[in-house]
Amino acid sequence: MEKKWWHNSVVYQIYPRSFKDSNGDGIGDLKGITEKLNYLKELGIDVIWLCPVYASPNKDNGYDISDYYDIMDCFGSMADFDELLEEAHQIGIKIIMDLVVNHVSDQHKWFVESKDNKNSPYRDYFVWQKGPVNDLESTFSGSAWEEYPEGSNDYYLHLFTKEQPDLNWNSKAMREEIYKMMNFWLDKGIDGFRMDVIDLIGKVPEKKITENGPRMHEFIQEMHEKTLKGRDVLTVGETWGATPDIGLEFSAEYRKELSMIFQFEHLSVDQQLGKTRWDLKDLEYEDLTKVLTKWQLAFQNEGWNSLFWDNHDSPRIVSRWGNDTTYRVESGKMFAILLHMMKGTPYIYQGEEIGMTNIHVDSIEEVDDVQSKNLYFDRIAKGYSHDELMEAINKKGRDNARTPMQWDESRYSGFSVSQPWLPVNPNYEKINVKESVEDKNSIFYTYQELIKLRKTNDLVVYGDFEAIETRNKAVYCYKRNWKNESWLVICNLSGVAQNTLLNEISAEKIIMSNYNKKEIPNSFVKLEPYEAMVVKLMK
Ligand code: TEU
Ligand code: CA
Repeated sequence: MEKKWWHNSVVYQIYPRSFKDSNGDGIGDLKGITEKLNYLKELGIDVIWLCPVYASPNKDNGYDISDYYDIMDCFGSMADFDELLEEAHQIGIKIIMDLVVNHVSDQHKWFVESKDNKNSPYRDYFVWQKGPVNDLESTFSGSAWEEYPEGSNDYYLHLFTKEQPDLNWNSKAMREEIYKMMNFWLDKGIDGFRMDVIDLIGKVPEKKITENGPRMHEFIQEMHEKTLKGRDVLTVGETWGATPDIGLEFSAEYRKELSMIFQFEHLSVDQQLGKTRWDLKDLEYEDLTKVLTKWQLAFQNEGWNSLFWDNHDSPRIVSRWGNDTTYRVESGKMFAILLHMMKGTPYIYQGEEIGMTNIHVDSIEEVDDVQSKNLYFDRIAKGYSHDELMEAINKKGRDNARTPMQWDESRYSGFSVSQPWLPVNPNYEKINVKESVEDKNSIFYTYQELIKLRKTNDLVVYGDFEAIETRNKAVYCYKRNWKNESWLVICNLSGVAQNTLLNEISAEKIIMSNYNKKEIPNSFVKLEPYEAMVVKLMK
């Protein structure tokens, strides 16, 4: 496999609205990110993935773009962006932008023209159909079709909110506009793209095909040819519908598509609403671990994995499958070790490195996220109970990850000097960056160490992955083998002590332990709650 810079990189995801507010309006902004670059440098990350900062009416917090060539007012200006990019580059941090091209905002000039003028060249940029339309549903509840104007029997497609009309990728003119825009940003010097719901662009709505449509790979290859080719960039496609085979098609080098994808199979094991199996123990652990193993083995020789637990759409991992009270630190470190020792490019979502937790809400009025709100009102009308919907929102709602970054113990957690757009998690006085950096035993230093290990050991980057049988479902264990070196990773996924018997382990030394263990384990391993260990094996 040809070496790439993004093979040994660690990416840090920033949700700008909640990262750092520099001007006291309660909303995070670009200057705020520039102010905090040194913190990211100290953590050791190589790349920032910046969630959308383009002009947007914010029906879906920037995932509804009204102008791809402009910066959202509340985030700052293009000059602020250029300054951020330059300062980041100066200290060796790259920046990838969010590319949202499955849909635009209904305020985008293309859609404004398209909706009011059937003869406009922009009409074909969107997916218009005569009624009656089929029962295709929006990811954000309700029909994916909206009639416009009312009574006209003309409908446009929106796989997300009705203010996010879907682009028609069958339009060559539309595709050329997208490539032009991508080249504008690439020419500016950005280091790649995270591609929002990119596996939807081949949709065939009349056949109710959304993910993995027939022309999807054709479009991605064309995009590669017209924008990415010859540029040494990182591209990661968000693909909820990917299987390992599809992942290979996207990421194998000879395909000339993307560097890697985000697959979601591991985060979908507790998916359905109404299912009460939220906890990992109720999922019997192997629901998760067999998925992790499957994706590791799939890209052993070709293709590349991305590794992540958290993002702006998902609950916080310590709250979701760890323990965010008694064992917050231990479970936070265990999930970090489990993930960062695997093969692929790890992504850290802001606040994950200090073990930020989910937030609790009692009523729908406290919720900001459009997905949670639409779901609530849609399901209440269908007879679901308030309690069960609030439970689902507290467990899986997107606000959990979107509360302001907790920088210190001051009012509004050092995020802002005034009331933030979304409340700060009340635990900020205990859980914050300042406290984490002062405490040598914090989760922060586990992440820092994991990043260092990746930088200094090819084994972590390129070593083969080998799953190891533990005879105990709560214990996940794998080996990484590189040249004549092997490391063993042992993780207790549960909140109770576990024993496990491992074949033929003769360890040479402990590389990492979230319990600061010094004693080298033998084949009979006793593990504390959420204990994780990395050991180097004897040759
Ligand atoms: O997410 C894609 C997506 O399908 C999610 O909405 C997902 O179903 C849900 O969040 C899981 O809880 C991407 C972006 O990451 C998301 O923030 C956007 O809202 C969405 O696309 C539309 O652009
Ligand atoms: Ca601000």
